[in-house]
Amino acid sequence: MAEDQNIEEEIDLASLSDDDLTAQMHDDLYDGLADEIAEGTNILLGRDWAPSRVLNDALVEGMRVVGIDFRDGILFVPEVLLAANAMKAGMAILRPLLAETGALPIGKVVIGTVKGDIHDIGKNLVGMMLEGAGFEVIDLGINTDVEEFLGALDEHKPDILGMSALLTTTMPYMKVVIDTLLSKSLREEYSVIVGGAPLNEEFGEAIGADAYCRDAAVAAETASRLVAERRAAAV
Ligand code: B1M
Repeated sequence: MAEDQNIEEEIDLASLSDDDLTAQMHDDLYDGLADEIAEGTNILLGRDWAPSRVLNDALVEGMRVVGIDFRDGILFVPEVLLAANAMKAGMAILRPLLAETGALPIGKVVIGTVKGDIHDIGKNLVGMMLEGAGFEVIDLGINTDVEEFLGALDEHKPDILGMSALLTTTMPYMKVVIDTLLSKSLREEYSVIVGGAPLNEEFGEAIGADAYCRDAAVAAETASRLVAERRAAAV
């Protein structure tokens, strides 16, 4: 066999059409290729794609496919971690672009993934979109317990508390946090928004959140609305 037949062909991402490039990026995300995802992200931006379009069409859509195959037992945790890492490489490039507003902060948000849960891609996206909408975001990271939430609320005095959960086993912890705020007579001090794939409107209402947000864009719109309402009520 000729030696060069063994060498895998390198794909020149820059030579692909937009459609082929996004399809290739879905494959690269699936394969956990962080460098290729960073390169593809930069190429699409160089073609004047809006950062939000790169995020949604190239990255989030690719991660959706990863999620389906994870659910169906085709992909396993190590592969999904690599995919998540590749997604983060693209998000790191988009983050400053999505956050570019130049305006003074319109409000403050403390956000975290709840105790027992280490999923942070969606929460990070929400943080990025909130920054893009003009919020200062204090991100407590993953596996955040009620004491950490309370400590951050006390320290930063935000307008909004945001909680994320991706597991049906961790979403009830959001109620633990809200109930603790109630028991300490602190609930009225903050608007509470919640989100994550297994949640829905009904769950948000049942645990006493101010709003359930289905995605990062809705979270940014909802946070802006809630802050405006709080300010109007305070006048
Ligand atoms: Co996990 N995982 N995972 N996982 N993982 C899910 C969530 C799962 C649905 C996969 C599946 O079975 N199809 C499933 C949960 C099933 C369930 O509870 N019903 C699952 C499981 C079971 C697990 C483990 C238990 C697997 C195991 O160990 N056997 C384990 C749990 C670990 C733990 O947390 N204790 C686990 C581990 C992992 C990895 C570490 C490998 C990795 C996480 C890496 C990371 O985040 N750094 C991972 C991943 C990547 C996923 C999937 C594939 C993708 C999640 C994601 O990033 N989506 C996921 C399948 C899926 O959701 N399709 C899955 C992309 C992201 C942009 O979307 O996070 O939904 P999402 O965020 C959206 C909205 O939900 C919303 O806006 C975001 C952007 O638009 N949103 C908010 C989210 N938070 C919000 C907060 C808001 C507002 C909106 O306000 C504050």
